[in-house]
Amino acid sequence: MITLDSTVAELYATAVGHDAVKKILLQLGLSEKAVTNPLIGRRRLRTLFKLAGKRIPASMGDAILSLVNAEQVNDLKADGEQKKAWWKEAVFYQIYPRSFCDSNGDGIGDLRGIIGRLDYLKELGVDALWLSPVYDSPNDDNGYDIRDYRKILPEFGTMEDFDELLDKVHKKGMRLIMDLVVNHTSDEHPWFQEAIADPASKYRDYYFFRPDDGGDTPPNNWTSFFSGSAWRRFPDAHVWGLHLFSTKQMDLNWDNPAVRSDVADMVNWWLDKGVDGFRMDVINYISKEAGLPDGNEAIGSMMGYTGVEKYYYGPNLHAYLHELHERAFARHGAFSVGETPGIGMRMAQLLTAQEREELDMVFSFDQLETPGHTRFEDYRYDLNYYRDYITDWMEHYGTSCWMSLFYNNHDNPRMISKVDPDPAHHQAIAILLAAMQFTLKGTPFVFQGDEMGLANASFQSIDEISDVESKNLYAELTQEKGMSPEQAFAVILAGTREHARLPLPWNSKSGSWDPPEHLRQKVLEDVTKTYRWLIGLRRKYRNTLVYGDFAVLRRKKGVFVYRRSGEDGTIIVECSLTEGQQRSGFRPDDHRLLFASADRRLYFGEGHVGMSTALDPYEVRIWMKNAAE
Ligand code: TEU
Ligand code: CA
Repeated sequence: MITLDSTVAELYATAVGHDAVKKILLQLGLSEKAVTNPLIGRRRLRTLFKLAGKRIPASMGDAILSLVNAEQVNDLKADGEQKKAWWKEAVFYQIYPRSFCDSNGDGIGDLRGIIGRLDYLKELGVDALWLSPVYDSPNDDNGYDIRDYRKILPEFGTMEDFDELLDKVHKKGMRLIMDLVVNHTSDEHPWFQEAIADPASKYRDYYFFRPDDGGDTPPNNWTSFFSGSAWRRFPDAHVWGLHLFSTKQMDLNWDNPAVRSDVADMVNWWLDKGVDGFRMDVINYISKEAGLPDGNEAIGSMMGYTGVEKYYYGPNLHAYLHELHERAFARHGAFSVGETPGIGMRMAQLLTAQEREELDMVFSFDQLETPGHTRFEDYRYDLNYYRDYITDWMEHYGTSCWMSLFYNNHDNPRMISKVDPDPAHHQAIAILLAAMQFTLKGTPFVFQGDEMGLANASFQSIDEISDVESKNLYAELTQEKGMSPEQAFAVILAGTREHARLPLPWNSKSGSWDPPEHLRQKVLEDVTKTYRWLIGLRRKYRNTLVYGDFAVLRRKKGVFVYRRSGEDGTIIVECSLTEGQQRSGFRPDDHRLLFASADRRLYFGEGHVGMSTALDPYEVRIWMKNAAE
């Protein structure tokens, strides 16, 4: 039991304490040394809160301590046997169906468009596809608001098209996972429709309703991720309903066993069809603290959302995940990757260690912003931070856990633009990121367009942006925060999810997508070529690159050199993380150079070449010594 009389070190030794403290340090832009320093470690929490002042009030400490003490397991070793699995070897590719490929010229990507690109994906070397939602939906949040879990959205095609896609994917030796969005449904889902229409309906308890006494104050202070209160008023029914996301995405009450059974049935229905697993949307939000108590205001203002600590690691999260694993995933040997915003490494271990039978992997997001920054800020991402972040996970995540490796998805601006807005560097950065993604230890998730070197788009006005998150934020900034339209648009431009959702420029000169000049994204052919080569390398030397050991050889400002070693031999990767030139000084003489990405000159080699002693901006070199040599 951790109390205010415990020390900082004692708190940091617990799983939740460790991750919560780290999260706070990240928000404040501070390094871990701020707590690992023994002088601070010996301090009592009570004293620390006194010193920290308003930013970290004691009430915040209480909120964190109750989370910390709710987790009983603080000694998980996660050091079990490292088992082989197809999903550890696979390269995944995320498809955002609306903007992947349009087959019938209506401007909306569709299932037949995906079928038409399977050869391309196969040649790229992709092993498994993750489809963002294709279910029936009113599209308030582009399909993450589901109206019918067992039906395909007509814009995307029919169930026959889906079956054909699945069949062709399997015939090509690939796999397919779907998106499981079960923290919430659309308000147009029949469950919700019945729930709101009839207080006596059995669906009433599928959601979170609170009586509306006519006052203006919502039932608690939780805020939505898409601006404003997390409560929507339903005047005819005289109730408030909870929605953590848009006003049309109503949160399901997982404490109701009937909800959990219906979800498990639906998951089994798709697994019976043959899909190979699921990516599980905000799956760590499914268990809310009983009674839905107010969130801590200090945590709310630090994180940007009030109430998160009441549901991002809720009391029954592990139990519900384990139950779903037993009822559905385990029976089919299906794969799961949970989208888990806010979860750090120690909590991720508790969610993914194989012996716990909950999830196979998670997407944790702390690598996406440099400490002290948020997505809606215009700043330059620091790859030195990525190096330290990834090294920490490589060294401490544990042999019975397995990590996902990604830089992009449909919720974020393109990483290469964040690292360096100068297009002259985009090819080098795209290749550097790919080289790390395919040679670090974990499962790579390529987001559509990564392999084309796509960068952010130069949207010129809010009218070009349709995403609900951006639109709501823009309204909040202009109407409540007193920003001018120009200031607000600059914020949106930095962080909007729309950058990642533009139709892929398969052939920008023709077809249904004929963007205005300023939204035309450039395809970098050499990036695609390099993706193919790197994915091939990962496959060829999978005993080393997938299952082998990881060790850092050199780590200093702008430099990251690491070694993978295993049954196929050793592979050394040398990265220049900045736009300045770096002295290489690195000559692994007994290794031969396999790859170098010196500025605009790609080298895919066999044997030695005279490499310059200086690394170009963002250059990466890969060296190898085969086991037999
Ligand atoms: O995203 C959840 C989520 O937390 C993000 O939208 C988050 O607010 C943002 O990335 C902060 O960095 C998932 C889906 O990926 C997203 O597309 C949906 O809008 C959301 O859930 C609701 O289903
Ligand atoms: Ca179409």
